[in-house]
Amino acid sequence: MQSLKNKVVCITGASSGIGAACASEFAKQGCALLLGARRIDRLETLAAGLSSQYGVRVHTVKLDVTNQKEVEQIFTSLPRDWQAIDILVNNAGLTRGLTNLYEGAIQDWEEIIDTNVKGLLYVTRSVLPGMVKRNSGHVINIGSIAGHQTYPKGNVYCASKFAVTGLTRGLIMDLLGTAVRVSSVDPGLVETEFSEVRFRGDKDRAAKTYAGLTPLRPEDVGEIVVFCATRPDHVNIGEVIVTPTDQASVEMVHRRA
Ligand code: NDP
Ligand code: 8X3
Repeated sequence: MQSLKNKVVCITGASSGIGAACASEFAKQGCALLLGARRIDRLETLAAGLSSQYGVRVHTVKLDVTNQKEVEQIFTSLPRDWQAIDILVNNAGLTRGLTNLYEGAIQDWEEIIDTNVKGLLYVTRSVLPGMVKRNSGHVINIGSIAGHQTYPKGNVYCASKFAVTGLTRGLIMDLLGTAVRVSSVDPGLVETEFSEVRFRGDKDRAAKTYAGLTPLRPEDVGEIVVFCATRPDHVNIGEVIVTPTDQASVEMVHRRA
């Protein structure tokens, strides 16, 4: 296991769920954290807690990954101490609705693809050249089991996560011959705000997603992300699929009465 002390870790979508848990897990390793999301107030609260608990440096940025110009501007104007990013966790992502494709809302599709696919590309395009130049770094994408299997009415979200799988595999090829590593951590059901966002604030409907089963906790995923990052330099974990024990596939879930 290699030490991550003082490594600069950039996490997108760190204001909630898996991103916030990754921030905590990397803080435990003594990393410096560059945290981005649109809800800057939440990031600042998280940053204050992590820097006082773990004594780590934290820099927050108001970041909308769907805005290409904003992404480029943020990463080209980072304070000097934050420019050399060692680990990028592409976590920002969402879905909207659960609808047959032929009835889907085009605006929802745009939001899903702009965030999960184009947003990941914009951030990666901004950060990766520095890693290649330094011949050092690690990109960790948060994909999904939905990037390996589809489920009814999951159409565009699943397609966006299949795209993440494809981008991870393509990046591994493009970076062959460099020391830069690329991983994808692909969870099944994790209890976060994901389903609340999906159902636009309908907490009861969101809760039903996890009813009767023991879902993954965001920190379960954060620990695996840190596990990938702490392997020795010659080890690249390409893909990890992790599900709750109560989940066998996207559609097969064991619920207790
Ligand atoms: P949450 O809704 O709890 O967190 C999503 C995060 O993404 C928030 O911090 C949100 O921040 C951020 N985000 C969304 N849109 C943007 C944007 N345009 N720009 C910047 N940040 C954005 O959900 P999860 O933690 O569950 O989701 C994190 C990732 O995990 C996603 O990629 C999701 O697809 C993936 N995933 C989730 C699973 C689950 O069961 N929960 C399973 C498998 C994968 P803000 O709104 O402040 O911008
Ligand atoms: C999220 C997994 O099955 O809740 O990536 O859509 S699912």
